Amino acid sequence: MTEYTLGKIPRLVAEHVDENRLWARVMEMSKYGAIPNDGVNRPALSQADIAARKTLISWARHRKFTIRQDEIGNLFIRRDGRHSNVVPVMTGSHMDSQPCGGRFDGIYGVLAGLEVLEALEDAKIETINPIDVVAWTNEEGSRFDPGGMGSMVFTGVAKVHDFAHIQDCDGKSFKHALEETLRATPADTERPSKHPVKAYIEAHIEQGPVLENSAKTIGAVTSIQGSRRFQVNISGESAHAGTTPLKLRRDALQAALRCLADLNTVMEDPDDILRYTVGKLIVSPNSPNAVPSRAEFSIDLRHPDEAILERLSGEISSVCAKVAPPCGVVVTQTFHKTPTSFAPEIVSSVEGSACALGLSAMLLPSGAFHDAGMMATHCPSGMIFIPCADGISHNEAEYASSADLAAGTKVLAACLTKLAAK
Ligand code: HGY
Ligand code: MN
Ligand code: MN
Repeated sequence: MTEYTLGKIPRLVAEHVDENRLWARVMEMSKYGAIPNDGVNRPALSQADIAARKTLISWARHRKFTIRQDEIGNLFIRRDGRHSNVVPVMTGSHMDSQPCGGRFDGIYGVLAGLEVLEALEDAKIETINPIDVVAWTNEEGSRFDPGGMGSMVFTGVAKVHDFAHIQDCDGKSFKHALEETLRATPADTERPSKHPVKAYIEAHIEQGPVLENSAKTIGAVTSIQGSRRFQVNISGESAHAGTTPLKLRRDALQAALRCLADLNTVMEDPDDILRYTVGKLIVSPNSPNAVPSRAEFSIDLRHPDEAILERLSGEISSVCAKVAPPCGVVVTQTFHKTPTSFAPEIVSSVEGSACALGLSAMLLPSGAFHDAGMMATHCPSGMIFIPCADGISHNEAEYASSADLAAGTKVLAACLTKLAAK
């Protein structure tokens, strides 16, 4: 690791991180969308998400931080610096969760950012650059597919109207849900469009077992693997289960099963590096005595090597075209993010700050997608990981200790202060 010195001011701000205040807020937020076994189901733009947004805004207003929202509902909390006309340093994450989510995925990064602003206030430190904490809209993509919508719009990769028509499983459009949320959250009307950012650092639980198995507290994240999502829609013909001979059927579910069987073979990876997941399967009319007329399934495909993702993406279409008939099939790629390499200067500031604060640290890649991957196309970016118990995430049992939450936040405080103070 290159020589890294942490100045007095960043260290002072890190020392003002209040572990109890942070833990209490994480627990408060876990009430919004709470489900049994300590889980959270807080879909993007849902009433639970709106309640979480309102609470975050109230905490920010208490400290007189500025609150703004952009056209896709990304929520920005700003602590001013000495100069208001200079680019901000940014941190943040997402507040939406998986349907069977945990109390820490995403929300930790938003609250860690808020805690850094609080620590700066308590330490009475004035920075040169303003610091923005952002809560990105719809990172998960479990209600409205794909994920990462907020950071895609902020970085100019997509426009809000690209997503307007997308519907959730109840037929509600993204446009309608977004309008409701913007009306409900009392942020200022100013909606900053994409603007220059000095640097972005996101704190997040690792969502894997590496830190815990290595007995390290801080992960300085070096990269994020490439990620693609597909929607496969198969159309057949509904028919009577009792009277229709099998050879006359256009059974959409049987066609989907043929596709999935062949895709499993194509996606086999003896090195177990490829991540291939079919997480969603919808059959209609979904009646025990009617031959399925439609079958729709999702594909989530990830790998560090873009060329492998490109090759396998082509195979998805060719496999389905070959075995779906006599049913029809349409394969649509709904998301594509190339592998991300984080800025070396940000990675070393995370690792250096952790060591300067006496915390064990290691470099590691991220298997999970994050908004920081989009931000890396926009400004020097990086991530701080902390361990989560048994590497479990996207599961109600997800857990991170209060001490680790605070440790990650202290490193974030040190990095952001150093970036904003010079
Ligand atoms: O899917 C992901 O990697 C992220 O947790 N949304
Ligand atoms: Mn996340
Ligand atoms: Mn997640």
